[in-house]
Amino acid sequence: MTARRSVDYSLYLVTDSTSAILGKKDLLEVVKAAVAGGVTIVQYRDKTSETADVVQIAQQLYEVTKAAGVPLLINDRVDVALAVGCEGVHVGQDDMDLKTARKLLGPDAIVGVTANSEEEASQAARDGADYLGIGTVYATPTKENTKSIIGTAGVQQILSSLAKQNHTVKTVCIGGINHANAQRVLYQTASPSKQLDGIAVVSAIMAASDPKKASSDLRQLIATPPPFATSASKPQLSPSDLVARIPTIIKTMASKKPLCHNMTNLVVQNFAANVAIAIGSSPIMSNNGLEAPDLANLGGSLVINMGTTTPEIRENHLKALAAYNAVGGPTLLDPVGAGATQQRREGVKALLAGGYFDVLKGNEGEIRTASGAQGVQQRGVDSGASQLSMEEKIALVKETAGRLRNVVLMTGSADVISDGERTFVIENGHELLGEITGSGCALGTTIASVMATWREDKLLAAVAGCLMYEIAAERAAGRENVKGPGTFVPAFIDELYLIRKESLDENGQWVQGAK
Ligand code: 3NM
Ligand code: MG
Repeated sequence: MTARRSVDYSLYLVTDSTSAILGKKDLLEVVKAAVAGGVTIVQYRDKTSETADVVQIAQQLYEVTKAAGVPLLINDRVDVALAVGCEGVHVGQDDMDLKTARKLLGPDAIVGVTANSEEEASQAARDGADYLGIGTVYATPTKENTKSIIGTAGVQQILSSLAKQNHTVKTVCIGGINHANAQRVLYQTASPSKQLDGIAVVSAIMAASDPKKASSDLRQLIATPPPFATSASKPQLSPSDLVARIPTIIKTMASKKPLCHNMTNLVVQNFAANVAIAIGSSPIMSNNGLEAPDLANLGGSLVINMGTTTPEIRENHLKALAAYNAVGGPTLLDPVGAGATQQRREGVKALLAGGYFDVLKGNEGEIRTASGAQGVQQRGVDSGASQLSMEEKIALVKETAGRLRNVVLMTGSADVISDGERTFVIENGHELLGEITGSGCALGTTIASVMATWREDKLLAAVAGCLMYEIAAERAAGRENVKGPGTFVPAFIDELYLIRKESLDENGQWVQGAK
């Protein structure tokens, strides 16, 4: 018997006996292969077989797991666990209660509980659960009529609340976890004070054609941070640090001429491409997700702009996002008009659930929608109000960035930018930016271009892009010949170009105009 307190929860296999998942494979063979591939704990979950069969299968499974020193738990069936003498059970909220299960199985048994909310998690932790299966993370055909889809944000919220109450209960998450998202899910669910001990999967292993390889690949993935992860330490930055460091960052971009892959809307393609060239990056405007893997390997960054969106475009966006995530290439989401239509609300939700964005950039309404799309109750933000105070904006941006573990930029007359720990308000820019089309979109292109060559501090890179852009706008608007939006656009492109030139000239004085 594995000691109850020293269980490794990192790769938790939950079985399924239906042909929809197993296909023609044999359950016992699949579990054998999975154990050989490195799963660290197994739950036998069988909702369809007769009790006699369940006991017999459980006995066979236990021989396999026992030999490998891997604990075997039985879903829901305390009687079966007792009959077999295996390590314990997993109980759902509608199954036998935890305390009764513990009483029947004794103090050495492992008892795990499903938790869908902070309340369920706290209760199970108080009642002495060994671990919690937190979910449903993502909708999954493996289990229909799941209670609610909580996403990575919901998991993180539960972990934070457990940590606040000093619960040390172990945790795994479940629902739609697979090879493509395991690293990101572990990364994005982590709260500063508590992180998951593992992931639980059904189909990622049970439905795989090679369950041993599927298991060992997953082990490998969960043992390493995702390619886009940043180091945990985030140095404090004063406004004068920013002013001192930004010229070097801009110079680096301008001298390296990174590729900036824009999947952007029809309206701004030309303008965004011209801005990219002016600042010294190399734009490629391609909405074809199939060529994204090749482009991602060239070391540039990706802008996904939802300005003109269709379901087909969304599929292309998701393909490209996966390609850039796989190599850690910087990614920026501009959820244009996110709150305007149902299609766009679904779009932003699908994109945030489908991959990792280093930067989420939008106006107040867009950031609020994107934040709400994560299914987390917004605290201190009245969703009915049309205007947030500066304090509310700062709180929302900071909270959203903490949840996504990325950088969030809310643009406006003052821009608010945060990585969850460090927050700045940028008051540069000019109102003429609001009088031309594509100024927000091309800001995304600018920031992504900078991020392609400055990866050690994503917040700093994003601030650099933002300041370069907005100082250029101020300078352009101040030109004598600029009378309005029409004359502003060419002057603005010229000023972006001039800032690039100045930064390469080593004098780097342009940033002193920063407010
Ligand atoms: N429990 P897959 S979701 C068994 O949310 C189970 O509690 C869930 O299957 C919960 O890894 C789920 O194939 C099925 O998505 C997970
Ligand atoms: Mg159950």
